[in-house]
This record gives sequence, C-alpha cells and structure tokens, in this order.
Amino acid sequence: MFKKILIANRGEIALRVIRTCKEMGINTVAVYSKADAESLHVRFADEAVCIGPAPSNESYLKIPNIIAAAEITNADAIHPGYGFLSENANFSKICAEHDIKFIGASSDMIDRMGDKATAKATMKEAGVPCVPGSEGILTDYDECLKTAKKIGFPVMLKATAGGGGKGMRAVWSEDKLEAAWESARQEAKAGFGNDGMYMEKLIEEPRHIEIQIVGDQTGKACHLSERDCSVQRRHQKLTEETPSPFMTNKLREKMGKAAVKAAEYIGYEGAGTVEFLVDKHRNFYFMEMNTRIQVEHPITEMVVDHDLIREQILVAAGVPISGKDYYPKLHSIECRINAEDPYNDFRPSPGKITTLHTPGGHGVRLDTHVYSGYIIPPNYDSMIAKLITTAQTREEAINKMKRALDEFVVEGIKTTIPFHRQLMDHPDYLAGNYTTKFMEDFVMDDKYKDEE
Ligand code: MV4
Repeated sequence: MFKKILIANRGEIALRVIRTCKEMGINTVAVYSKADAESLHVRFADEAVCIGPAPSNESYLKIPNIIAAAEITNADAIHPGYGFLSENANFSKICAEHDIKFIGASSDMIDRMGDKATAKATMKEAGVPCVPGSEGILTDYDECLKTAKKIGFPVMLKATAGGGGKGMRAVWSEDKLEAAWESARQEAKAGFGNDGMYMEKLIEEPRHIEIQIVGDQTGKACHLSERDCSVQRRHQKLTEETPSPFMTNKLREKMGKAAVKAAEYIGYEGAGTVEFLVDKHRNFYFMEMNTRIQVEHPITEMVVDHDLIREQILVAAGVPISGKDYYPKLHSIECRINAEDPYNDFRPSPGKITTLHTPGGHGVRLDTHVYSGYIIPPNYDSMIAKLITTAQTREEAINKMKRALDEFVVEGIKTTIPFHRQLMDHPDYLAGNYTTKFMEDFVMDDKYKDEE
C-alpha cells in the first residue's frame, strides 16, 4: 500500500482525497499556488509544497513542478482529482516514467478514450450500443454530405478531439450542413489543434445518464449504477441525482452490463464513468467515457455506501475488486453551489465570504473547502461547495434539499443557492420530467432572491 500520496489538485476534491487517505493511514502532500496559500487542503495535508503563482498553467497544470514536489516529498503516488491534469495522458506517462503511481488511467487509455471517434469505434467493437453515424472521421465534405443523407437529418457533427459539448454542431437540414461543417472544423482546429470530425444521428431531447464503473488490474470491472446529469447549462452540470427518475430496473441492468462490457473490453483500470444518451423510448447510446473521478461521485457513494476514492487507491495499489455490482438503496441529490449570480446570467462572483452558515443534520453532506473569511480567487472554476442530500425516497431527498438550501447562508458573494432552491419547486423537476433541454426555458424568479 502507498505510504504517501500527493494530491495534484485544490479545493473540495483535494480535501475529499485527503480525508480518505487519512482514514487509510496514508500520509498526504498538498500542492498549492500562491493564491491558495490559505486554502484548507494546505492545512489538512501532512505536508504542503507551493508549486507556483496563481495562474493554473503556472501551477496546477505545470507538470515539472508537480513531479518535483512528489520527488522532494518522496510521494509514491499522485491523485489528480478531476479537471487539471486528471485526463492528461502525458502526465500519466511522466508519472509512470518517474515510478510514481498515477491514481487514474494509463496514458494509452486516456488517449484512446480522449479521442471521441476512437472511443466510439472501440465501444462499437465491444458491442456497446452507439448512435448510428459515420464510420469514424469524415475525410471531406463530400463524405460529410453523403453520410448525412444516409442517416437522415437532423444530424450532430462532433469534433473527435472535443467532448463536453465543445466542437459540436446540430444540423437540421442539408442547406445548413456545409457552413456547420466549415465552422465546426475551424473551431476544432483552433481549440484542439485537431479538426477531425465525425457525425451521428441527432438524438432529440436526450437525457444524460452515466454509469459509474471501477476496473481492477486483473481486467475485471463492476458497475455502481447510474447518475442522471441532465440538468446542465451550457454543458455545465448544475445538479445530479441517483437513481435517475427515468430509470427502470430493466434499463439499469442493460446499461450497467453495457458499461462493464465496455470497461472490460478495453481493460480499464480505476474509477471511470461511461456516459450515455437516453432517448424518450429508453434506447441508450454510448456518448463518452471519462477516465477520472467525477465531481458528482458523492451521490453514488451515498446510495451504495461505498467510498469511491478508497476504491481508486486500492485498485491503484493492485487490490482486486470484489466483482459484484452495486445498486442504489437510497435516493441522493447533489446541488453544485457555485460563486455565480443566477440573476445575472450566472456570471462569476469571486470575493470574500463574510458570513457562512452551513447546513447539516441527518442525510445532509456538504463537500466544501470554504470557510468564513475565505477569499475565493478568480483564477479557478467557480464551484465552492457540493450540497448532497440523501433519503429513502426522491421526495424526501428533495424536501431535505429544500430545508438544507434554506439553512445555507453565504454572504459577501453571490451563489447559485437561489437557483437550486427554485429548481426544487419546479413542477417538471419535481415530477422527474426533465431532459438536457430543461435549462433552455428556465427563468429565475425574484422571489428566491437573497434579501440584501
Ligand atoms: C449528442 C446529443 C444529441 N444527439 N449526440 C453534449 C456534450 C457531449 N457529451 C455530447 N452531447 C450531446 N451529444 C447526439 N447524437 C446531445 C448532446 C447534448 C447534451 C448531452 C448531454 C448533456 C447535455 C447536453 C446538452 C446539449 C447537447
């Protein structure tokens, strides 16, 4: 087992990893930028190394500085968290070259799943349902047009180096195709240095339902059921829940089996997530595979009573998984609390938290790194806390979320608390009747505004 793990991340996920390491008797090294000198992960770790100035590309993304921190503290493993270098194949490779265990996927696996057309072709070979579309990358516009005619409009053009909605174009008719083809390729070339595009039949009003998997070093994988992440704004998840209100036991079995088949086919090691698009007829299609722990992992932990960070560390240390799958025994909802103003187009609201009162009580979990007096730096993403409520039923979990949000006092900055509170009153949300289109018509109501 590892003696010392360096956490190459910040904020709530750094704290989250430190907590499990402490419970496992593993020493921890925090790395921090000058802007995070007063951050809690620095205080809670056994050791801390400053790796550079505030900008991410001079600190949390600076591979030589992180490797140097691991060398001087003699860390035998690195946990990358999510974001930053967590899906950087070069970082995974460099860790291996320095004989430091990267608690995540191999560089080969990150490359294969990071290239979306390759990931899809691999899943198709594995027998995982995929959206009908092109056979890999489209070589030129002629092939693009021919493919669109073959699968029929509407179609979705996707950048193979994209993901998470970047470099994607929905095209509803032939007259719009060429302009979309040209602009998507330019965007992909500029954004990712790779203008490879592929095409799929457009799935209308899909749900985003993902399956948590864990694979061990023997090539065995298991699943830990689903998370419904359909409530998104501009491809940013706002809230997630498990079980999905759209799920049936039959569909869960089919999606779980497909996700395990995918993981075992590629010999996946570690915690991963297989994302699916689900249409209104409950057909599901492979969308993407994420080779990292995800922000929303706590709701799975709460309903299957399993520590996923612990799973990651055990698997990385060569411990085989039990092999059984995990099914929800409770209902759990996560609300991402961001330092953003929902009454002003969710624009960032960095600054000092002058007053903080956090919610608690039975079935309430708050994963956060902020404290009263904490200054939220403008350099990093805006999430300041994840509020998770868990109960026997969806209705109880929602009621608990309402109560917890009403208790949650954050002064000095704007947050998305009013948005979540309104969401918990929204009839379609309450009915579990929402797709990835839900946020398109959402309008904030002043009655949820924090009184100044
Ligand atoms: C799609 C789709 C409809 N049809 N593919 C968005 C980000 C990336 N994960 C893939 N995405 C989509 N792919 C086909 N063939 C609709 C989306 C999509 C979406 C998917 C999941 C969650 C939110 C979304 C928001 C807009 C579009």
